[in-house]
Amino acid sequence: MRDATHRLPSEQHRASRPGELLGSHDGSALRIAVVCARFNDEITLRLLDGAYEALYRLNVSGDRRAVAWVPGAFELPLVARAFARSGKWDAVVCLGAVIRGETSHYDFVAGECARGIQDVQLDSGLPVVFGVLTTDNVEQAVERSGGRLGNKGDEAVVTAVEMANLLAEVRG
Ligand code: INI
Repeated sequence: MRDATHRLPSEQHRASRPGELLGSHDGSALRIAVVCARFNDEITLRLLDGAYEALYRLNVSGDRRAVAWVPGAFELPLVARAFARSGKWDAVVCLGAVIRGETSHYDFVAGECARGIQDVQLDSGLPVVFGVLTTDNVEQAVERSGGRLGNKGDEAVVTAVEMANLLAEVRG
């Protein structure tokens, strides 16, 4: 059985006590941009399916979302930054799959992608979510993209909505 720390964000306890702030999972007033890597697209298409499912479930309607494809995970931060700087979006979700078995430069691609995404998030002040799988093999990636361990694309959208709503509250 999974303990509380391993629950999907959408399953977590939603009640906040007086004085606590917790971003809601209502996406009906939000605009969300998604950037998806084509590399390993047998996995990233599954992540994107999960992302669409969550966008639908959290009421982010079709006219308030965009999806941009980039060649690989290394390119995610650049396009995420362009979305973040445009002023048109409340959050950006980055989707990718970096699989160790297939590359000797795994560490560079995965590391630079993570660092770049965090840089964009901190520079822009917008939630820029790391929906990138970094796994040892394809099987592990399948498990996390709609397999028995959930779908990281879905989780990334839930995180984006929660963080955008939380920041709106924190900023008053
Ligand atoms: N890009 C990925 O998204 N996943 C990978 O596993 C990967 N591998 O294996 O190399 C990968 N490489 C391409 C990289 O993201 C860039 O597109 C490329 O280096 C051009 O800048």
